[in-house]
Amino acid sequence: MSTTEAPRRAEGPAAPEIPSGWAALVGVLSVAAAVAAGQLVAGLVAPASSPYLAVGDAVVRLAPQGLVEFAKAAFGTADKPVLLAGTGLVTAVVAAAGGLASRRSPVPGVVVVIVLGVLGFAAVLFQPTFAPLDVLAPTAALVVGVAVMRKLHALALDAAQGPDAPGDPGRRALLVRSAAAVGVASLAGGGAGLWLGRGTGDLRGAVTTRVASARLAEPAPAIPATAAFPQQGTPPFLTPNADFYRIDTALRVPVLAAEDWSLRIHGMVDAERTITFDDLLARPLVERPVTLTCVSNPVGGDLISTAMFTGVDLRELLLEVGVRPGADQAFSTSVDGWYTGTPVEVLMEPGRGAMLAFGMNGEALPFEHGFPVRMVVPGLYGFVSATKWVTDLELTTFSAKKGFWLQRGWAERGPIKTQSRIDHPRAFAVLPAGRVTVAGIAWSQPTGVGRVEVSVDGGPWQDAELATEVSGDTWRMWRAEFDLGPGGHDVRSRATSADGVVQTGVVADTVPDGATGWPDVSFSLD
Ligand SMILES: Nc1nc2c(c(=O)[nH]1)N[C@H]1C(S)=C(S)[C@@H](COP(=O)(O)O)O[C@H]1N2
Ligand SMILES: [Mo]
Repeated sequence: MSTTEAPRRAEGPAAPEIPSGWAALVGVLSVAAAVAAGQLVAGLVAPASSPYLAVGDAVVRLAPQGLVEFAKAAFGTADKPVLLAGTGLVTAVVAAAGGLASRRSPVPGVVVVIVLGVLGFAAVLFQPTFAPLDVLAPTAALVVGVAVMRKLHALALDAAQGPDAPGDPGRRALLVRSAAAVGVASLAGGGAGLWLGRGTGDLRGAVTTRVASARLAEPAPAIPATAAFPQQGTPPFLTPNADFYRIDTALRVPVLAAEDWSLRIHGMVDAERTITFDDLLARPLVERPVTLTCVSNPVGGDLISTAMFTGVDLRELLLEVGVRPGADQAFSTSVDGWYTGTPVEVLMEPGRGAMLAFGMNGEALPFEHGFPVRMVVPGLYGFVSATKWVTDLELTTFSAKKGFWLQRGWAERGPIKTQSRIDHPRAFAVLPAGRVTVAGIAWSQPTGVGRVEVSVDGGPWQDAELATEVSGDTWRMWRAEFDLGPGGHDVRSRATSADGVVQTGVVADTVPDGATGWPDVSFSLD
């Protein structure tokens, strides 16, 4: 392939060599062109087949647990952009190294491009959502990457050949122009691919209309104004959808039309059944306020939100399908291949209120929160119950199958622990001396909160005033007033569930089954 193997040293000039800066750039541009081509074709044909994003997804799936926890702790919900940027950085470094190894022959660079391309290909191929058309985008990436590598390499080698002949348009100028063109085309193509593949709001419109006009078999009572103390610093009782905490492994939010959605209920059942969105709408519709909580929420953390969910009762549906004796786990899988197991016992508990939800605060579920249909199970942390984009429900046993987070060191069952949080004062706030209102939230789903106590500066526990209770399945706001002098102060809180379980002061980490301890806020008055 190479034509530059003339014997050196002995006679003639040394074989031309691409300067290292250009060599690295050729590597990076080739891979950038490959990534952009993959993104563009994916955007045109099948958004889920972007090789770059598929690699990111694979990193999430295969990452060691320590790294995942580190990322969540260090970057919180920014972990996705950080992960994508990190993947980009590593790719760029590998590409540059490939270019540097190709200062004479294009072969090492081409090999690096092929290896990266094959990784992208494999990532797409092994996605749980793989469909035959998905091969187009990674193929385009591979072909474009190799072609650009060979072409730019040839131009760079040419430019390194020596000074341009007078009157020659200039080999160097040609290289600069070509490199710039590849760079611009990559940015434009990649951007266009992302834009083409973006989720569309239209899919939700019709469902929002259905949610808003649904004739409810079981409407929820209106939320009383006395259910929250936002003036005192608590959140509003219902969290606006845009502010609702979000936790999932999906780098790309799955976009699935309601017409294309179905849920297959199978396994240890009397009559396997597949239900469509229309089947769901034809059932008695219920509306329930539920506070969702993440097991990764640290004491004082904000991975907790409340919404009014609209949907159907899951227990009723399971009763119709007929769960066989011995099935202790309902194993749910999302369209993007996430999976978890929920205790059947909890789902079948009369009055528990497990749902298949499609509405959230009066509109269709946002794409990020599971459009078109998700599970909602009051009283269980999300990681064992709240499957978004749910499309498969298998009745099985806990010994037969393990959920995604269970495989990564988290608990098998995830009952929510009795907890409280101090929202006001904020940590390290400086307030005027005098009367201070301490306010916050407490939760103990599905039992509800019976009491919240506050201790100031290590003093005795004192009862806080509780807001009107909405449901045992939701958080409950509280507030307490104190007269305090100038200087530093420290406040703690503890909740007690309606059936007498006191929030423990024993400090525990979030892994494996949820953090414990009393929240503690320091502030000062002047
Ligand atoms: N498909 C899917 N569903 C999922 C998850 C996920 O990663 N994928 N994460 C779960 C976790 S850990 C939590 S806490 C809740 C969060 O739901 P939210 O993002 O709507 O707040 O979703 C659950 N459902
Ligand atoms: Mo979670």
